[in-house]
Amino acid sequence: MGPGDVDPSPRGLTERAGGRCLVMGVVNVTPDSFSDGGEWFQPDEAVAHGLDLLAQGADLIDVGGESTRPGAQRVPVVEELRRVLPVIRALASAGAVVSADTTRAEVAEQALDAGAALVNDVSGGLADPAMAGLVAAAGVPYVAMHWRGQSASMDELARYDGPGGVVAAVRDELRQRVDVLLEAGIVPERLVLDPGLGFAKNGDHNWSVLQGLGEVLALGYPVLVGASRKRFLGHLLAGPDGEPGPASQRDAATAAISALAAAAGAWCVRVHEVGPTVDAVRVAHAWQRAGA
Ligand code: PMM
Repeated sequence: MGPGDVDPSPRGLTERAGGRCLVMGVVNVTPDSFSDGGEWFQPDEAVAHGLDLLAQGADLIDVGGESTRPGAQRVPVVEELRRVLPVIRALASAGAVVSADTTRAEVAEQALDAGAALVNDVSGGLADPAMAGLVAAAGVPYVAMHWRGQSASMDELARYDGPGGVVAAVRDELRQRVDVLLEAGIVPERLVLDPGLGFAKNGDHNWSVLQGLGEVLALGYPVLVGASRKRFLGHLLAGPDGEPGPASQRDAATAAISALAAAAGAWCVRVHEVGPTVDAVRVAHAWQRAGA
């Protein structure tokens, strides 16, 4: 059992939330994330922010110490550890279900020791060959995202020329990851998949993936959707001058996606501003239950 005797398995968390789509609040302990870089860079500010997101109704808090925005350079492992460990420790001891947003097995291991209950790996195990074995041995839930390469090169990797386009490619590449992850000993009940909006995907790709979410859900695993404040929403919300709307003004659109993703069957949505998304997933849940 995890902190505060919460069952952090995907199914356990869903039951704890009364069956609705979960809300994961983001705490980026980074100076350079695309939408909130630097805002919560000091550990005490990051912890206070995480507690605020919990108070707004977050079911999980995702703590990351390395920006994954397109073009971002890697952070040394010691710096990533320095950023996230005190924040994870404090939030876990305050009773939060914390996920560690990292692609490194070493960071994941120390994050779990510090009280994280699950690992959120945007590379789905591709960035660090030791990750799958570590997660399997620890027996913790694992979010495996669709990924084609490090942030520095991911825009060049946004090519989907095969039959079925981006949706079929994301589904098939995720299925290949599932095979490898299960082979490494991760049990199916602890695996969550994520189509990786914005990671080696342009705006059109993102909309196609959202529209085709059923294909990813059909793989048979809980699905996490991370659309919050991403660039494609800025383009959608561009003013008459064509300038993308700023990240800070993308939260209403994010909440709309949360409602639609929940209605489509997402297990969890990962967002920066938690309150409106909690309302959105509640709306989706009530809407669906009325028809049940
Ligand atoms: N996006 C970001 C970071 N981590 N994790 C998952 N599982 N899915 C995502 O879409 C995702 C993620 C990038 O966004 P941020 O810089 O706001 O954290």
